[in-house]
Amino acid sequence: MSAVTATTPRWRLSTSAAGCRTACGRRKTSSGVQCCDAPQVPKFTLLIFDPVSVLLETQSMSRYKPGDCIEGAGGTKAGDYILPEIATLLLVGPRGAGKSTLVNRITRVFDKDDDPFAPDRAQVSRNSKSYGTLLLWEYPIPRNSTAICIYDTQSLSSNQQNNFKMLQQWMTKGISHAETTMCFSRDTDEGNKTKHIKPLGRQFSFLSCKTRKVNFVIFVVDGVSILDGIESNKKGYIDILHETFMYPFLSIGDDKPVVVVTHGDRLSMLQRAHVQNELAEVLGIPVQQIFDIPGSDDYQTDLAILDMLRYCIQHAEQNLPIKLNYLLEVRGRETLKNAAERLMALDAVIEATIIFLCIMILLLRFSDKLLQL
Ligand SMILES: Nc1nc2c(ncn2[C@@H]2O[C@H](COP(=O)(O)OP(=O)(O)OP(=O)(O)O)[C@@H](O)[C@H]2O)c(=O)[nH]1
Ligand SMILES: [Mg+2]
Repeated sequence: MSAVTATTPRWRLSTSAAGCRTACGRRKTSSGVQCCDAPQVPKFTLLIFDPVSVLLETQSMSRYKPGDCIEGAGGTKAGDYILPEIATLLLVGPRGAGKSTLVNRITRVFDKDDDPFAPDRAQVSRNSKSYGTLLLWEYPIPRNSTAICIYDTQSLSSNQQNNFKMLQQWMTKGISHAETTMCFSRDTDEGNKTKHIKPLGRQFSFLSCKTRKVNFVIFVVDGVSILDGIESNKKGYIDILHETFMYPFLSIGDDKPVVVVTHGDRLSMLQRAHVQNELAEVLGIPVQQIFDIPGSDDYQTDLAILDMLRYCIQHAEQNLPIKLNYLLEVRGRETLKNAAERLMALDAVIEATIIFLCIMILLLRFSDKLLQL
């Protein structure tokens, strides 16, 4: 991947550019007169995404096995951790944010290498009347993988209590393929009509799917709705995102979810940068944790997807629990070391006592001899 100066998909904006909310870059001068500057286009560094780097990264991700990203801090090895059978990533996001589309988009990156004409897997909501995704659905990534899977989920509703209950259940009890964990009312896009969905339970219980512990969360948000929220100053959408994102059960260890911004193909570069910066500020995370992944089919999107997957896997592995016998082994080693240290200290005391006693005996003998004289 070579770097030249120009415009880029993975931009980093200066604060002044991010703060500029008007399209023409209007600013107030000291005299209070508004002047219209040229649009504040930030300095971007273009990363040219060539097919070879995408191919290499795809192959590297396809070879991944749980435990491969463990760095071995403090002398630990992959075998010292409780590795998941399959690294499990959970998609969370509002209605129509593009979770199912993202599953198809991620799959396509790997299909290019394996089967370019394979059909899409996840069902995408075509209009606001459709219910959207209703069941938790497991998608191995790539299709035949036994190392990584992504769970597509039903959307968040405008009822935060229901969202929190659902998320807590997923994050604490685990998730399994073809299951709805709870039934609750869901808003339509018009906002005021509410449709009640009957409990579905384990519709496909004959599949007897394994329950998976979530290893990392991917928080999917629609860039267009965020920009609308910012520009119309209606905080509703952003507030729900913020509250949900901050929900402690969504964090794995200290790691908050990775954020994927969709619908970027419907925004200008500057708007996309603005959304990214605004999200970083609202959610209190670095921009490196936010991935701009539009529906577009190009190498830069492919690389952003691979980048995002790698981020998830690395952070998931940083938070894997350590095995009990490793802890006991370390404890045992520490206890032995402490005991040895204590013995050595005791040894010194005993030595000093023996020397003292010898001196005393010598003194006594010497004094006896003196008395006999
Ligand atoms: N232009 C554009 N459209 C997108 C993008 N992502 C999703 N969409 C469209 O947005 C609509 C909703 O997408 P879905 O993937 O079904 O959204 P979802 O989050 O799975 O929705 P629920 O299942 O209802 O929670 C569909 O019409 C998609 O084609 C994107 O990046 N760009
Ligand atoms: Mg969906």
